[in-house]
Amino acid sequence: MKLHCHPISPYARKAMILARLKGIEVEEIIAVKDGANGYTGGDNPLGKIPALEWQPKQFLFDSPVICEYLDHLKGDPILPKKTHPRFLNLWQHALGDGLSDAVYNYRYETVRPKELHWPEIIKRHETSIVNAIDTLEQICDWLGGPWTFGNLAIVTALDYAAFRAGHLNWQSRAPKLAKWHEGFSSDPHYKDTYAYHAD
Ligand SMILES: N[C@@H](CCC(=O)N[C@@H](CS)C(=O)NCC(=O)O)C(=O)O
Repeated sequence: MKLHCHPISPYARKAMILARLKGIEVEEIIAVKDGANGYTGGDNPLGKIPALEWQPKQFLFDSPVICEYLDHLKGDPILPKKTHPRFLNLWQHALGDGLSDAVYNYRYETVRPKELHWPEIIKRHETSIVNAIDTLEQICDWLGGPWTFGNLAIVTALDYAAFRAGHLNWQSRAPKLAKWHEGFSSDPHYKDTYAYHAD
């Protein structure tokens, strides 16, 4: 199976970590972006990553679906079956992805030429980032560790937020969360997929 991905993408990084965690061999194809056309290589119909080519030329997406698929493929699923813990994990996963969405949207508003900036919408995305961080700080005790289906999306989103929206300095806003996140820094799968090193 080919995983079209890039470790800078928090969505793709979730799948990269989960494949390692589950011991699933995927061929990671580092996708190349073609400007506003997205990731066009390999006939990926949406032009987005991650995309799992689970059959030749057949693409599975988006990242929560890929993660659920990988989780089911081998070993005991980390996504619980029982209703309450299952939906708690799915909710946390969605909150992490929502934070990544807000950072991604912020990024795409601010890479436009200055004259095309729309300050209200930039503020709106910054507000979503800050609100997601504040929520995560409040629920920090529930986030668990090491990896859960829920916190996978949160850990990757926090790194992405630090990288693309560093001016919001989420670590100083949410010290408990920062300490919790720091706990992952020695994890081999975390380290192996970490791509935000300064040049
Ligand atoms: N909801 C999607 C989001 C995927 C996404 O937006 N990926 C970005 C990379 S971080 C992308 O491929 N962007 C290219 C584009 O849309 O042109 C998922 O969870 O997989």
